[in-house]
Amino acid sequence: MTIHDGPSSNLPGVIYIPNFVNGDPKIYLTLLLQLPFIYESFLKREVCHYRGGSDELDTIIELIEREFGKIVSGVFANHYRDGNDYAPYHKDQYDCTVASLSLGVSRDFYFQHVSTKDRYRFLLKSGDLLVFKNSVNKKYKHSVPVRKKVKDGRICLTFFLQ
Ligand SMILES: O=C(O)CCC(=O)C(=O)O
Ligand SMILES: [Fe+2]
Repeated sequence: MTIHDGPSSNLPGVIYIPNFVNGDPKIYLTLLLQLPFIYESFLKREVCHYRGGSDELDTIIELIEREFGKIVSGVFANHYRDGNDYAPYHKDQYDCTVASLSLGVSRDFYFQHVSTKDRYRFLLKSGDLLVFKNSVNKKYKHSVPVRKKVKDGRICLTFFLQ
């Protein structure tokens, strides 16, 4: 089992764009107030399905649609209140390319190959965008592990691209 550092390694089907948006902490705080997050005990973090109502998030959606020439068909928002909240290894249930935008504190993100168990690590910082195709979602599980020393929050906006 090998651990690769994501951004410098070549994982086909994954695009990592540091600083896709300005990661000013104000955006994290604004979205935290606007989005109706609810803690889900089986997901180990707060989540919500975006149903509209945030000018800031609508602007980000337009930016993503322009950048990739695709329609954002849905937005799933995650809130990690601190390093105790996490995302257990899973595959996404959507048959499309997924783009995820990180805001707030930096967190590690891993892809793990389902058979070889090889892992790819990305340190996702505020404003970074990680895009992965459904082919990656089929071959790899992904997770955001617990980081006990992390005291601050992170929002991850997951966009489904059609
Ligand atoms: O927080 C992240 O970077 C990933 C979130 C995630 O995997 C999901 O929403 O399915
Ligand atoms: Fe996911």
